[in-house]
Formats: sequence, C-alpha cells, structure tokens
Amino acid sequence: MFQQPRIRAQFFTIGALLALFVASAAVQAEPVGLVTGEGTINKVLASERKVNVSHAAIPALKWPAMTMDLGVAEAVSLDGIEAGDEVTFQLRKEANGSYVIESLAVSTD
Ligand SMILES: [Cu+2]
Repeated sequence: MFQQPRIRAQFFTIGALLALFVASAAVQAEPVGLVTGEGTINKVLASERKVNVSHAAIPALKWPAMTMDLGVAEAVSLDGIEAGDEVTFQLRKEANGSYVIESLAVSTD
C-alpha cells in the first residue's frame, strides 16, 4: 500500500508514452490533407474518370517523376482538359491506398 502512488505514476508515464507513440505512428501512416502535384496530361479517359499524366516528383509522397494513370474525383470537371495541358492538381488518399485527383487546374504561367 505504501508504494501505490509511485506505481500509479509509473503507469501514467507508460500510458502517456504509449499514446504519443500511437499518435505519431498514425500521423506517419496517413498524410494529412491534400498533396499538390504538377504535370502534363497525356490522355483524358473521361468515361473512366482517369487521366494519364507525366508528373514531376512529389516529395511529400516520396514519389519520383513518373507517368501514370490517376483517378479523378466525381466533383472534378474534365471539360476542356486535353492532352498536352500542363496542370496543377491536388491528390487525396483513398481508403484503399490509391490517390485521387480532388482538384485540377491548367497552369496559366
Ligand atoms: Cu506517380
């Protein structure tokens, strides 16, 4: 009985450290918010709601520059987007781990 307060304090410390560990692991596994990328549209696959894009490196995702298909969210209009357009886009991570374009704009500069 005499030692009980001290044992409680140790449990509290271990609990706090565990909570911190779990919280930091969650942050690393799940990038917060949208990630911006830039690239050139190679093909618009409107019926599949996809675009094929050659994008620059995206350091936030540890992606090198590459050419790939990206899904496009229903809310994003593909009207007026065509092969050769230089675009800026924002990606959101889906529950299944794939990335979907949440916003898409033709670069103006
Ligand atoms: Cu890629």
